[in-house]
Amino acid sequence: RKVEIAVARAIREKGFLVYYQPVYSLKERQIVSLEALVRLKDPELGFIPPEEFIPLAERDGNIIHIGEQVLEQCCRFLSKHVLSNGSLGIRTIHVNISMVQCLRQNLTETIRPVLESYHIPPSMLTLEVTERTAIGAPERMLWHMHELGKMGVSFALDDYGSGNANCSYLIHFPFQEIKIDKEIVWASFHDKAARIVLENEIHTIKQLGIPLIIEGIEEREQSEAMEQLGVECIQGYYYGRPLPEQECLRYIRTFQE
Ligand code: G
Ligand code: G
Ligand code: MN
Ligand code: NA
Repeated sequence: RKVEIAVARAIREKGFLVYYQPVYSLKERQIVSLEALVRLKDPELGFIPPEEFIPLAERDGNIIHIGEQVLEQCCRFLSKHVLSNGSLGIRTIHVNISMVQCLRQNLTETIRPVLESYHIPPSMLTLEVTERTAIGAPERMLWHMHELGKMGVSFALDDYGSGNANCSYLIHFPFQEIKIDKEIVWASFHDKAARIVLENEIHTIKQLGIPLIIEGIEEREQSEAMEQLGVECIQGYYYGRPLPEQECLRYIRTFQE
């Protein structure tokens, strides 16, 4: 109840915050991308975790308004701080899209005008969808991918291997990028079976020629282990936590020096 009120208020007052988490390229030794992660700070309740308010907003449809505010903030951020600064090495921004947005919206019509008004090249935008979203509405998903693909927007399969996974998604959907789920990555550090499964996932994705991102890397040894498996891109606390925009910019700059 209280969370619902907080969400309604944040929608009215444009109170959602967007944090940005770095994606690091082991090959280039620099931050090459950012994932936008929405945050809700209520004056009364303080920080409310996305795990609490996103499922709720998906149920009542408010996720559509949240999605619009997140995209708008991302574009303003890119235009004001990234593009105007010679890009800082940042080539793309990853934005999460939920099933409800896929089902209810014409994503092309909602996204195009926002990109245009901030002069953001569509090739800078990667939309992240989970396996659940992709299989939940395969035809709809393919249509969005086709329409937005024509514009130059990319799609990443998020949380790959998190349970609903099945290699057939890699065949049926033209994803430009795969993000491997944290759980299997973490398990691979102490469980032999998990390590074998992970190695095979990495091998398959590489063979298909699809860029991949490993998530959840928190320590140097973990990063090195991934590098040995031929992984090129990593997202995890070791290379940066999700940060508010000014802190993120400062972080990217210190990383460049
Ligand atoms: O950092 P983290 O706790 O932010 O994210 C928790 C979950 O919330 C993740 O699974 C992520 O995909 C989801 N999430 C974060 N930001 C957004 C957003 O802007 N839109 C949607 N639909 N999901 C998001
Ligand atoms: O959309 P997705 O479910 O992938 O959202 C990424 C989630 O993972 C966010 O909640 C983000 O804060 C979290 N995350 C990113 N890197 C790490 C990490 O290294 N460790 C942990 N515990 N969580 C992480
Ligand atoms: Mn994600
Ligand atoms: Na994920």
